[in-house]
Amino acid sequence: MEKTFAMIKPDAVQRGLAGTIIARYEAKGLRIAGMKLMMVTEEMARKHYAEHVDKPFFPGLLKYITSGPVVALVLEGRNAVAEVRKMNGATNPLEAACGTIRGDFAQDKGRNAVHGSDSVESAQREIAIYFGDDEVLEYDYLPAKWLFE
Ligand code: IDP
Ligand code: MG
Repeated sequence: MEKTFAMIKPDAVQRGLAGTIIARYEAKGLRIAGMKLMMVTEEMARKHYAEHVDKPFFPGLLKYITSGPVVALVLEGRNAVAEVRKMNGATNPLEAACGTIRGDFAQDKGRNAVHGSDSVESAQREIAIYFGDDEVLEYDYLPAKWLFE
């Protein structure tokens, strides 16, 4: 089944929202295939956000994402990439719909609580930055038969 990479960013961890956000992904029926609390190094951040390194906001993004622990997640499910993007909401929390994580829990583009991969290719690339092969687990996920026809 499709895998995506998600991250609970330092602002959300510091604000005690990690459990609440993980609960949303779980309640949707996404299987947690990998999860860890970790610091993002500058090297990881530069790889992850390679497409943004020349943008004016990059120095601020680098400082933010390396400023405290994050929860890195590999989530698996049907259309997991698109589902997580939809659940996360628009990049700018001001434009994110109510009911989305950014719409409900954030106020500033530079403190937008969560990350989700934007394609299956990005997901594979990002998972490889944050997880070793032995940290992404396959196991029998019992709800599957109740989630999918
Ligand atoms: P995404 O996270 O919704 O895919 P991107 O445009 O790929 O959004 O930007 C990556 C991250 O960079 C955003 O989630 C946000 O943390 C940060 N970012 C993007 N644009 C801005 C900005 O204009 N000011 C501050 N931070 C920004
Ligand atoms: Mg992006």
